[in-house]
Amino acid sequence: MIQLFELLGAEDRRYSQFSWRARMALRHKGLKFEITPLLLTDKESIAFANSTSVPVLVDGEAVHTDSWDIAVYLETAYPDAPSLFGGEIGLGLTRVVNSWCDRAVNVAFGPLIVRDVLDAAHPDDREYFRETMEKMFGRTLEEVQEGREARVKNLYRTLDPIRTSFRKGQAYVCGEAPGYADYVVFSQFQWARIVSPFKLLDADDPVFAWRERMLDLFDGFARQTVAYDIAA
Ligand SMILES: N[C@@H](CCC(=O)N[C@@H](CS)C(=O)NCC(=O)O)C(=O)O
Repeated sequence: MIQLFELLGAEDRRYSQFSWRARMALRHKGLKFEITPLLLTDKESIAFANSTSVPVLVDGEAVHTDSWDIAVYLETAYPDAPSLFGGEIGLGLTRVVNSWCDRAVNVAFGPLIVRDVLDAAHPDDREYFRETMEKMFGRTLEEVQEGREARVKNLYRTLDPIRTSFRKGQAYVCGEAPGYADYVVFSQFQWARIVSPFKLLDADDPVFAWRERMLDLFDGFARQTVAYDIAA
């Protein structure tokens, strides 16, 4: 059985957005898997994989430690299951979406919810989380998140490329059906709804409807996890 290591937060919140990319990819491929939740500070449990971060995926002899590498591995190892990328061109384009997400979308989300992540983190991880994040931002988490109501428009603008495509009638980032690029962008929303009650989207935003479609996939797989009610 495939094993996936991910983060355990307070009240069983599974708040690692990168692990959600792997979770959705596994469901897309129709593969059965077991999840091992661990603390952010528990580096021992993933030392076997030479990793200090999750997700970590173990499939027999194969061990992968980065969400992008995991997706590429699943596509290569399970070619007869539904494709995540839709061929070589799709693979290249999805890599661009993955980088856009890591460099722009994630950066737009972070300052809106990072203080809330502290509360969603496991109590034993909070000191480490605050210390590492405040070092990265150069400010307290409270300062970073302050005034977010006025800054949510930055996220709105960042998401314009997908919003415009949805307005043109495209149901998913990948077209008529979801693929890995959808799971990458969705992972950011899933992270946000797991850690924060803050409203990110208006109900009439086409991105809101897309998020609903994503939450409905695989019998409401992503909807079922412990999260805040983000309905408008
Ligand atoms: N590039 C990696 C990033 C993974 C990552 O940053 N994971 C976070 C959790 S969402 C983590 O485990 N961080 C460990 C730490 O901060 O010590 C991927 O795509 O998988």
